[in-house]
Amino acid sequence: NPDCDCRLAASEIEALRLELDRINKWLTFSLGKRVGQKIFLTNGEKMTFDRVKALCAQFQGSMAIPRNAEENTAIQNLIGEAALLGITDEETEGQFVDLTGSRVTYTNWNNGEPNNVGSGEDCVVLLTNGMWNDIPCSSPFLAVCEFPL
Ligand code: NAG
Repeated sequence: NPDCDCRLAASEIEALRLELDRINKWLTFSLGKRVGQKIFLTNGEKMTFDRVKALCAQFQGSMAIPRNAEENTAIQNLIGEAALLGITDEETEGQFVDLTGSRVTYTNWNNGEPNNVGSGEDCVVLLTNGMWNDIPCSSPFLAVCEFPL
């Protein structure tokens, strides 16, 4: 009906907001690890860095980057195998940056890492013990994305 008043009433908007809040809570409860205003989710698949990056973006998220110990533990508790992080030193060897190119301040390198072994390791995984290791960007590891709440 083109003559209808198709705007939502304030009460309807409020009802939708509450319902979305409830659905967010179900999602967090059953699937995710929430820290502050972030939730980390995995699809359970092993993928290369480029594919994880595209996947996360497709779902309006970004690759997981733990910014502090609490976030690092949240990712550790989500995974059962090594998971890729949204951090690389592809641009300048030894300088690990996030997906916007900013140097990361929080890091949690395993003993002896990053070591850039073999033909080079410019991507980063979070191991099941929570420590980080640099790995080749062409190797598939568990996909984890982060989403703002
Ligand atoms: C290798 C790791 C390497 C690490 C080394 C430590 C991969 C692909 N390679 O297995 O990054 O520095 O162990 O001993 O995970």
